[in-house]
Amino acid sequence: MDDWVCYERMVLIRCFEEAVERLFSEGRIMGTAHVCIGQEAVAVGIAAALKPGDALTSTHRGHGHFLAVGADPGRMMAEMFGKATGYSRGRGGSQMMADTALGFYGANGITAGSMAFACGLALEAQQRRTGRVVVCIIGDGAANEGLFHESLNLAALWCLPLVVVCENNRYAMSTPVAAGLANTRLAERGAAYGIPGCAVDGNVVADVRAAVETALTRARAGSGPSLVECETYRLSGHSKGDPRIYRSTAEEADAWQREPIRRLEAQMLAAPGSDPARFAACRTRAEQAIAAAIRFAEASPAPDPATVTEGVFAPD
Ligand SMILES: Cc1ncc(C[n+]2csc(CCOP(=O)(O)OP(=O)(O)O)c2C)c(N)n1
Ligand SMILES: [Mg+2]
Repeated sequence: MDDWVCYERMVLIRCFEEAVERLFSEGRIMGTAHVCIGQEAVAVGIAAALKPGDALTSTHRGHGHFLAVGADPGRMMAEMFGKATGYSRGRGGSQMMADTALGFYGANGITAGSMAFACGLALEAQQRRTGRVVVCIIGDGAANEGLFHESLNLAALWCLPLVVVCENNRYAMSTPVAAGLANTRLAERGAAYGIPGCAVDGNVVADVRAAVETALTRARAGSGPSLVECETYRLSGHSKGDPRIYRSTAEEADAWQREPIRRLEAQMLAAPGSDPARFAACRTRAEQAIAAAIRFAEASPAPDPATVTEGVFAPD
């Protein structure tokens, strides 16, 4: 992925998330969703580092991760609308989307839940010698779950081909990192398990990519797991209807100054021969793609009630 592809993916993610917020406020979609406005560089930096065949596990805030690896915005939007054409045939919604053909093993509503799952995928890759590396994305709040520690311990012990990327977006719901982590330098937790831990500016797509590539190379060489902390900021609320009373507007305004799309745009504009009109055209294309995704979702049929027991795993 060159800078333009990264930029386009980030803008597409931003437009998708803005549309999701709008659709909720208009009462056109139900349930809930966690959007990733401000965190687009983490998703795209990881996707740029992955090789075909690698696997990615995600979080409850997974739309950007899925779009970054090439998900179809129409099928994603259809899932948001609960339609039969959605990634989970309209049964799951925002936190239940997956496409293993893209190496995307799903969003996950359980905080840190994907870590155990990712260890299992990495163990399979190791035993079958597939050369696959698994990248497991978690949040800063997830790093306080027991599963984080259990999984890192096992991954280190078994030298699994796993890269854990922590999106440190400064908050776990309304809890700021400083109120939740005894040591806010999250990457240092790698040392407890004898694995490398590094922190990067998660709003700079090239920095995320470079750090994840280093960790992937190490894993592919059989040297085991790594922890990569991406320092970013969740510009939107935690989920639909969050009034964000736990932080100041001045803090948010400051964070907007460092948001990743504008950062990449400024860097690309500084390059000789760059064409400013291309950025606006890119935004227009992304908006058109999302508008088409919404049209596809709205025109799609609801799931057939006769199929309600399909995909349900329960004993008789
Ligand atoms: C096991 C578990 N505990 C609690 C929750 C409720 N919950 C949903 S999101 C969230 C915060 C997660 O914070 P973080 O890991 O920093 O991710 P972010 O929301 O910032 O992306 C919590 C506690 C849950 N989904 N699963
Ligand atoms: Mg967080």
